[in-house]
Parts: sequence; structure tokens; C-alpha cells
Amino acid sequence: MPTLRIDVVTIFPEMFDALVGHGISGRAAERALFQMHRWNPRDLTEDAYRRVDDRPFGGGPGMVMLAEPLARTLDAISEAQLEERVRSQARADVKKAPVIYLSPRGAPLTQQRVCELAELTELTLLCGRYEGIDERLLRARVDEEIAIGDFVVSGGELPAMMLIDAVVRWLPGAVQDFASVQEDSFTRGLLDCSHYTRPEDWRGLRVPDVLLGGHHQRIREWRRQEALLTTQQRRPELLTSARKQGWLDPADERVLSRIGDQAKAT
Ligand code: 9D3
Repeated sequence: MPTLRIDVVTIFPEMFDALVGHGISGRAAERALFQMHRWNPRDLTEDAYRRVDDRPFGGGPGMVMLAEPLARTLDAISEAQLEERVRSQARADVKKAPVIYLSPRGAPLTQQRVCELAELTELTLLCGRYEGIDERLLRARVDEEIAIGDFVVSGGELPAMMLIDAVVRWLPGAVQDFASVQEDSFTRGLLDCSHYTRPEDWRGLRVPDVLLGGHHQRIREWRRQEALLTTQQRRPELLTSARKQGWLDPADERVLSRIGDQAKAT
């Protein structure tokens, strides 16, 4: 299994310390399940001020990232990726790494896309700041634009870290407990069931009896019902698409119609 190489273009490379320093992504980095390289376009500027941005043509608020320092950075990355392939004797026919721009105008990131990205061996992520990047650079060099949701954050770094975290979890061996990855597929397309731990009675609030009985089949059924019910209540549109995907079986449908009947009765 070749390790995933991620190249990130950012004017705030230190922000990514958080990603490689903690948790599942930190451990995966330590164990070299992926390698991350950070590139600061400021390092490839040639003017005395090391400018990476300028005022927008046509006026308006804010600044725009310059195309040239980013193009130079992306060139340097392509070169480094090529060198790495030679060094690691990668197959000659591997496709060029896609360049992904984290952008509020991008397509919303989905678990489906995350899984596809986890299959790649190289990934280049471009993080914007200010109002965005000169459109000509995007047209010339970016393969895909991805957003993380319909809300505004201050730059592409946190979105890029979210994408990397989501992808790295899917690398073989990243999540210690394989059962928890399996569970993600058990509740595929649904919200998770509720979880409980000790004590059995916490300030008068009890754990559901079924979880204490040790009857594994019943526990399984209860958790599935919980997942279906919670999804029905909070994100009914997820249920519609899970149904279209064929992820609900007849037993699930019986649970859901029972929920529907109870709702009508009250
Ligand atoms: C009114 C113009 N704004 C667009 C919504 C300007 C603007 C705000 C924030 C331009 C860029 C940004 C920085 N955001 C990101 O780089 C970003 C982002 C986001 O804000 N929301 C969801 N996904 C993403 S991915 C990158």
C-alpha cells in the first residue's frame, strides 16, 4: 500500500500542526500512513515585500491572492511529486495529482467524495485567504473546487484540515478499532444511534435496559431503530436518499412505518 502524499499550499502552514499533532490524524502521520508537505507561496515571491495579494481590479473591499506566487508553488509541488515517484519507484502510469481548491463556491464535500480521494496516492490542496484567488490561476491550474458547507469561514485552512482528517480516517490502519469503521457502514447513510457508558444510573438517569441485558441481537436491532428514528426526526432527507441507494431493508421499513403510526396517534 503506497502512502498518500498530500501537498498543501497555504500562507499559514503552522495551522496544520494541529492536524498532525493530535488524534487519529496525528497517529496516522506518525505511522507514515500519509505524508503532508506544506508550501508557503510567500517563499516563492521575489519582491522585497514578499507580496502574495493585491487589490481587486474594478475596486471593492478586501484583497485577492496573486496568481504568480501560487503558480510557482504549484510548479514546485509537481516537481517534488515527480521526484518522489522516481525515488519510491511508483508505477509510471499514475495520474497527476488533482489540484483541489477549498472554496466557498465549491461543490459541498460528501462522504462519497472523501472515500474516492482516499484511493489516490497524491493530493494537492490549495487554501485561499482574503476574498479569494485570481480567477486565471484557478482556470489554469485547479481541477476541482470543494466547500465544506453553506457557511463562511475565514480561509481554506480549516476546510483543508477537515478534508484531510476525513480522508485519512479512511486509510487502511488509521482507525485503531476496525469495528468503528465497520459500524460507519452499518449505519450507512443514517445518523448514528445514541451511546451510553458507566454508571448505569447517572443522577437518576438510567441507561436503556436493552443495553444492559447482553442480548446482542436485540441490542443490534435497538441501535438500528435508534439510528432510523433519529434520522427520521432530524434529517428526513437522508432517509430518502438512503432508500434510493437501497440501504434500507424491509425490517427497516417496518420500523419506520411503526414510527409513522405512533406519530399519527399522538
Ligand atoms: C461575500 C464574499 N465572501 C464569499 C462567501 C468572501 C469570502 C469569504 C470567506 C471568500 C473566501 C472566504 C474564505 N473561505 C474559504 O476559503 C472556504 C470556505 C468557506 O468559507 N465556507 C465553506 N467552505 C469553504 S472552503 C474554503
